[in-house]
Parts: sequence; C-alpha cells; structure tokens
Amino acid sequence: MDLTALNNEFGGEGIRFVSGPGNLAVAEMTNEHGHAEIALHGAHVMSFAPVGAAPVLWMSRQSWFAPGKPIRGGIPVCWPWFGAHPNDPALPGHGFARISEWQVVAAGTTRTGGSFLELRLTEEDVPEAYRGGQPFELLLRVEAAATLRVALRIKNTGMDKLEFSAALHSYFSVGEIGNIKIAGFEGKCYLDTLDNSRGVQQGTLTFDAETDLIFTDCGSVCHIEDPDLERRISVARSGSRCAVVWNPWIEKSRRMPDFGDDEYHSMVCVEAANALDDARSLAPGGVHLLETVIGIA
Ligand code: TA6
Repeated sequence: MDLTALNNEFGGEGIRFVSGPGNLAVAEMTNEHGHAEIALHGAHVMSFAPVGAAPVLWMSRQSWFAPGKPIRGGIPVCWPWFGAHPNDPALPGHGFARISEWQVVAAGTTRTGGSFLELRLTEEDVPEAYRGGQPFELLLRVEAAATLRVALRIKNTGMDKLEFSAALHSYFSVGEIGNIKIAGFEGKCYLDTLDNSRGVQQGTLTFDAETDLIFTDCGSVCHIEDPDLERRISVARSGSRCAVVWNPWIEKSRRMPDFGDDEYHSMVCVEAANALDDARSLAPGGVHLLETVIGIA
C-alpha cells in the first residue's frame, strides 16, 4: 500500500505515514505524551521518546534501511528463531520477521491520549526464500505515550504444532556504557553466550567488555541506571521468562558493517525473549503474547 493509501485509510490524529530512511514507509506517531516512529519493514520500532526527553531507543548511524536487510537499532522483532537458525546457518540471524514487509491493520489514539499502530505478518508476506513453514499470524501492536508498549501476538493458524523462539530485541540509548548499571538481575542465573558458561549475577550488572548474557528465568522488570543522561530506563517484560543483555564492545563492533566502531559506547540491548528453555510451542489455534513496556523513571 502506498503512502497516500496508508494515510487515507489509517492516517489521522497524531499518526501519519511518511517516506523514511531508504524510502521505507514509516508511521510517525506524535501525541501530547510522546513520539515514536515505526517502519513497516520488519514492523520495526525505530525511535521512541516521551515529550521533553532525549531518545530512549538507540539507532546506529550505519544502519541499513533496505529490503531484505535488518535495521540496526530500535526494536527488531526476532521470530521464528532467536539468534542463528538451529539447523541452517545460511538462514538470516534472528529469523525472517524483521526483514519482511508487514501490513498495517489498525491505527488510532488510545483512551489516555496515546497513539497505537497494529501491523500483521502471515506466511504470504514472507520473502519467498523463507516460506514453507507452518502457517502463522503475527500481530504487532505498538502503543506510544509517555511509555512505549510493544506486544507481539503469535497465533498458530495451521493444523500442526508451531514451535518458535523469539525476542523483542530492544536497543537503548545510554550516555556511556562503562558508566551504566542494570538493576534487576541480581541473583539470577544466566548463560554467557560468549563461552557457553553458566553463572549467577552478583549485584547490579556493569559493563567493561563484550557482554552477551541470556538470563534464563528472571524477574519481569529491570532498570538501566544512566548517570550521564541522568535517567533510569525501566524495561518490563511479559510472556517471557528470559531476558538478553548485549553490548558488542570494541572488536565485535568493528566486525559489523552496520555498526559504527565507536557506537558500542552509546548503547545497550535489554531484550524480552523466548529463548533456550523458554522457546515456545503452540497447538493449532494457540496464541502467545510477548510484550515489553519501556519508560523513563
Ligand atoms: O541478542 C544478542 C545477540 O544475539 C548477539 O549475539 C548479537 O548477535 C546480537 O543479537 C545482534 O544480532 P544481529 O543478527 O542483529 O547482528
């Protein structure tokens, strides 16, 4: 659907569809509480900020904005697998949902004056190379106000079980990675994916090297304490028993073409995930909801 048709059908108070980076179709949501931008490509939340606040989500200045390519930053939707495909490394990392073109199905204002957008993906919308799996329906609902709510609804529309892992892979903007602390994982078990070791988090989480931890059964809220930006970002999850915390640090940043060499200083990922033992299986007709709610305290 072109921008004129999108604006005619779904545009309105606080919501308009514009041509964004790479000429991607982007929904701009603006209301008295906050602002957010969502690309239809990948149903990708690209930015969010409460009114009067600095951007909460991080975006690489080297991100791709192109068909078939994932956007580096914001909130990638990782589905139907998290990380590398379990059997075929040639398949795209973190699944095909974030490199597919989603359809707008609803948009408007919420009862409290926020804005919402709903996007849908089914197997017909998936790039040809990645079709052939179980039938499914994904609905992503984004609500932007003073907080940002992102809810991924996964439905098994087929006749066999639908198995998947997933994540809402949120990138947060921070003043300096070496100065932040993340509270909320104290005493929680994790898998360190860098060496496949297991451990228990001692105290708040701090950063002085590449960090890629999957907390396997942790609480539903954590806080990013940022002394440089003088703020505390809350990250709440539901429909997820595991959270992923990632910063690539120097060497991995240099290996990623869509990630500036020095950009690791200004970001951290805290992801609502269904990964490892929290991967899910839906019976025919079954539904799962994976959600994250982000705010500034
Ligand atoms: O969520 C952490 C992680 O799985 C890291 O291992 C790293 O690969 C990151 O995701 C980014 O993955 P991407 O495929 O977007 O480069």
